[in-house]
Amino acid sequence: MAQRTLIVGLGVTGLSCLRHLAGSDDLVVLDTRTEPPCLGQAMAEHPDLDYRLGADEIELRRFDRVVMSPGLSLQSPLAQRILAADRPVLSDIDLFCRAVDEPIFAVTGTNGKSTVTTVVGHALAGLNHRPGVGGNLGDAALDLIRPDCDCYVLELSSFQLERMQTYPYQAATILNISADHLDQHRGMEDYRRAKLRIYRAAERTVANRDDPLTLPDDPGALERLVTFGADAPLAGHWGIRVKDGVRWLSRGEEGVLEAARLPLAGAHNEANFMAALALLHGGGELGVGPSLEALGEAVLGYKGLAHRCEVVSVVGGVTYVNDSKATNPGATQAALTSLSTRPGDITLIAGGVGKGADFGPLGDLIAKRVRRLIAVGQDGPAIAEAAGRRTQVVRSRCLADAVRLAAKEAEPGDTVLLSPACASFDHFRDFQDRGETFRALVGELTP
Ligand code: UMA
Ligand code: ADP
Repeated sequence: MAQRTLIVGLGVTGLSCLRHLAGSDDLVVLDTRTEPPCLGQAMAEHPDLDYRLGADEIELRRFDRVVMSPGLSLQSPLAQRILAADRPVLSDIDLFCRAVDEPIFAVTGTNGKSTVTTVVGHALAGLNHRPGVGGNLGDAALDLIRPDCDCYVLELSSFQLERMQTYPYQAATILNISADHLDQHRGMEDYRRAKLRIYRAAERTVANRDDPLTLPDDPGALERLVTFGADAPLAGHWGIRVKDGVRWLSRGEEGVLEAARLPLAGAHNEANFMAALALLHGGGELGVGPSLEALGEAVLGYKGLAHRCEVVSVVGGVTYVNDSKATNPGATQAALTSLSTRPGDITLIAGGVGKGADFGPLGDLIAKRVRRLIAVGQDGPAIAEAAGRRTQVVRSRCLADAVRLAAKEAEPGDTVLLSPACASFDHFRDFQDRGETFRALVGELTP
């Protein structure tokens, strides 16, 4: 008899689960929203399913299992009721890992997930593999499954990790951990615990030795550990070595790739590329064990993703940078550290939904590196307060005013950086919408 499965959430994830299970399971789809984003598509593909919309109650005993979207907070009343019912609760990633036999590379961290996931995918393709690349970065994992894929690279969020089983990934990494999503997790330790689940059964674990929070805490995962960091590495680990004044991304003693050849700037991107190399190197089931030189070449040619420290244009000698994907203070700190070649040349536009973050350390960096802070959105004032009286602060009603103001005051040679340190949901649909709005506003400027 078909399993009776309840799918909770009809966003991108719910739709992918529905497509995956429609042929085998007896499905009911529930969403607390009356018009969830993927309803139209789901109805077009599967008009006869039982859709329960605008509902947060359902008789759970009639189901054999529940598949719950990562979008639904575990603290929500509906999730609490589901967890209290004596039914297996799965995530889309559980369904995915059960459905594929190919090796999986798994990437999490507060920042850099999408970059590292796509660098690994780019390198695998360059090494003549056929990777499926996605997950939290946009294309739901189940939608990636294709018969011609010989491996997968998944970006996993803390919300996906906290509600799934553990799997023997070929290699798994936590890139870094800093404050994010603290409005949904019960504090930093809860957030970190969710992320650490990625290591449990992984064949190789890759951690950032400059960020001890990323180190595995169970002995098994420690045995399989490879680290990356900004200092010179011990044998078998990744780091930066300086030889004759040239910085090399190195494994142990061996220089693999000159840092200056990396397609993305900044120390955080050196870390991202070392993490990608560490994930890829070491053979395993996939046999990705080409020479280190070939591996180094394979990560080059990567183009970078939109909305991550992306130079939009130079108008009147002023460079406009779109870093809309900086949705937490750690990402904005990385942008300020990598962009600021001379203090005082940056106008920073920041603010939005702060998700419970502490802006103290970011405020200190703003005071050192930013000439003018334009604070926008719901939590712009909190960032302004953290910067204190040490930087010129202007409050702005909206992004359009902020861009106009920044352009009016900036001088040739300056940089105007949109790096909000916050989510976008107060004024925009998502970070792409915010970044595209910024790009359009910059496009309207005249020198
Ligand atoms: N929601 C309801 N009622 C429900 C279900 C959801 O109100 O019954 C709300 C939730 O509060 C949530 C929103 O709807 O905020 C979106 O939830 P969803 O289940 O519709 O989400 P999906 O469209 O399936 O998107 C999810 C990820 N979203 C979240 O984790 C919030 C997407 O990551 C991911 O790309 C997609 O699955 C495919 O894997 C987005 C994200 O912002 C980009 N992720 C966070 C981040 O990167 O910081 C974790
Ligand atoms: P994620 O998928 O984790 O959000 P992205 O690669 O999309 O990561 O980058 C998100 C933001 O974080 C961008 O602003 C980017 O410049 C910044 N960033 C990328 N890598 C790092 C890193 N290793 N440390 C800190 N910030 C980073």
